[in-house]
Amino acid sequence: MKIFYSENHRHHFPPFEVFDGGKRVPYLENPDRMDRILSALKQTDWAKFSEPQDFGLDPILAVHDRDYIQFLASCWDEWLASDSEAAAAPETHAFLPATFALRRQTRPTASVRGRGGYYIMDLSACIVAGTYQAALTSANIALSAASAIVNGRRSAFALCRPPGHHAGRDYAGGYCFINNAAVAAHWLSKKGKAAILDVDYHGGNGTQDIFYERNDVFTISLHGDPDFEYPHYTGFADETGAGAGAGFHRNFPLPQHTDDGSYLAALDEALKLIYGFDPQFLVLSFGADTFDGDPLGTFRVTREGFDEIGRKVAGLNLPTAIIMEGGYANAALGENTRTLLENFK
Ligand code: OKP
Ligand code: ZN
Repeated sequence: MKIFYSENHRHHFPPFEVFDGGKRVPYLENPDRMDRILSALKQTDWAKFSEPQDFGLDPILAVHDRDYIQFLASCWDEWLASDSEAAAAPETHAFLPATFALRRQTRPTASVRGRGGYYIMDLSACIVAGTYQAALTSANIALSAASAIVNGRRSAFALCRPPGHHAGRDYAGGYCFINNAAVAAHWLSKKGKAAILDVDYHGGNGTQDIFYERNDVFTISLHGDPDFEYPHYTGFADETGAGAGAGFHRNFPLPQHTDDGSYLAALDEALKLIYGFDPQFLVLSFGADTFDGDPLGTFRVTREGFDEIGRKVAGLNLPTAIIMEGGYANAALGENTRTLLENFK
């Protein structure tokens, strides 16, 4: 299997994030996650590593707002120019806004703070010097995997960091800046009908938003019920698309402590819906944070569970681009990811 990967992610490593309650904690979405997956895959005889190709900005701007992408590009430099403490010690700082624009007659104002609060939805999408380059490369990794399946591979793995599924057309959030899966799926949709299946523990709100009114990309997400889990405000079962996209989005909100059995039962339902849509390509947003013991999750999916998830999704027999999203139990992340991928090789 082709694995697309780049070292560029290392330049995106904010020194902290802020948890609920205002707690400043080490950035959980860290480069060690990639090292764990890399070392597990390097022990196999089937993982073939490639650098991503550069697809330019057009496929990114096809699903993202131009001013938002320009904000990601210039935010850090503008921040250093506006905050002398950050400029004096950039390594110990990260850009985070302290005000957030609700989308009610608001507009992005000129200052970096004003645009920060407009384009960022929470305190986990910290921007540092290398964020924009890392996010661009991550999107190109996803596009490279998409290109590989168009060119006849049955699967390809995009080892993306930063992840993408919380990023919407004009906002960052949940460690995500550019929606890698959405960029890949939109690009694929020009070659044939595409579906996105999101099995990350968290609801894929960005992916949902981007395709909500479209009927040419079917999107579906299984996740912790927003009634108790991040991203809190969206991902409910009655959100099924709008306008032309009515019926082309589905959510499966699941309770705390969901185990292999109930997870796989929900997955069976999701796979039937994808089968019914009859896509030519599948994009799998894969997060390993459903794992029993993930610090951000409450589910109890086991290593055997990841094997079954992989077997079932691979059973659709669709050309599949597997896009890395979350997963924070670093010690188990490599093995869980390898176990899922084994089913697609
Ligand atoms: C990203 B992905 C902690 C607040 C939540 C953001 C979580 C982002 C998850 N209580 N922080 O879907 O794995
Ligand atoms: Zn997640």
